Amino acid sequence: MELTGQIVKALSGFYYVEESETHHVYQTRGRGQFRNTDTTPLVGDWVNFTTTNPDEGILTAINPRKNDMIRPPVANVDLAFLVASVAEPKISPKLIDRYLVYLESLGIQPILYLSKVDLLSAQEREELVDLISLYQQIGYTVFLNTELTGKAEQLATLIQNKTVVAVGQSGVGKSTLLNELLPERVIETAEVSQSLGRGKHTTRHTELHDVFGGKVADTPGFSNIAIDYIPKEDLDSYFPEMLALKGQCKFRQCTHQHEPQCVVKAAVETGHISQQRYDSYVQMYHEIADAKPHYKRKKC
Ligand SMILES: Nc1nc2c(ncn2[C@@H]2O[C@H](COP(=O)(O)OP(=O)(O)O)[C@@H](O)[C@H]2O)c(=O)[nH]1
Ligand SMILES: [Mg+2]
Ligand SMILES: [Zn+2]
Repeated sequence: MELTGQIVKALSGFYYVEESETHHVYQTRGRGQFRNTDTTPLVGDWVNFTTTNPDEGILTAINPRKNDMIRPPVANVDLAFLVASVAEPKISPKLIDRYLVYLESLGIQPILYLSKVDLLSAQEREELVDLISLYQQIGYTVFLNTELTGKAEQLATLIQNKTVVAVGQSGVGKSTLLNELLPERVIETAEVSQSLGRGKHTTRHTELHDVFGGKVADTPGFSNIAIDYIPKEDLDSYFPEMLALKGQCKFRQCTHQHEPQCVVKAAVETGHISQQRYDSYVQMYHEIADAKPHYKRKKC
């Protein structure tokens, strides 16, 4: 019988496919054909498969992807929690902007989740207000770890029917967040794994978990995000506040740096675009422009 479903786990050469109608999970193998082409099945892939018995099957086709990430290896990601710690390891706004551009370039909706707010003094929490409102004004949803209770409905609305990942540096609280969201705590956090003596890097395979009617993957941390696969002319499209002004500068190919009658620079001057975000844009623009073509890395 030919069925369709989504790969929810990949482990030891097997792909675990959740069938679309029954949600029954089949253990499948890739057909030989996949090994000879460029396409390797990824967690998140929508696939066709034939069943050989009530629990096993063989993949027959991988449907075209909306996007794919390398770290974590997940395809068709709709939404990402960008987990940013405000205490140790403290994230810089520049790095937040870099993650946001990376996610926007893949067509993934970012949700900014600030972790470790509980470790801040009252004074330091006051100082977070500017950071939070900066990203909210751009249109991003911001959650704080200290304000997660009571947000179930809002989270459910965001996550429902979506494929979701948590991204961010190692040790910021990605696994902790996913455990907060999950009905049963299945993901190992640094603390748990240390007590088991297994060291810090615990997220060994990628798996989509059922959360609020959606599918969520934990991921190992990464922070060296390549952005030089992005054409520099497209970079402003991944800053929503600049995208909103696209086409309004005097010059069609305006880089928003040296050109006269640039609406982006004007918006920075009036404060409608923040100086920090503009500086992030300029820094990334030069990084892309200066990258030697054969050194250009692929997206991570
Ligand atoms: N105080 C505090 N500790 C946190 C928070 N989130 C995570 N941690 C701790 O930070 C460490 C790393 O968390 P973990 O979820 O494993 O980080 P990951 O590497 O991003 O998955 C663990 O000891 C967690 O208990 C938070 O919001 N507040
Ligand atoms: Mg983790
Ligand atoms: Zn311009």
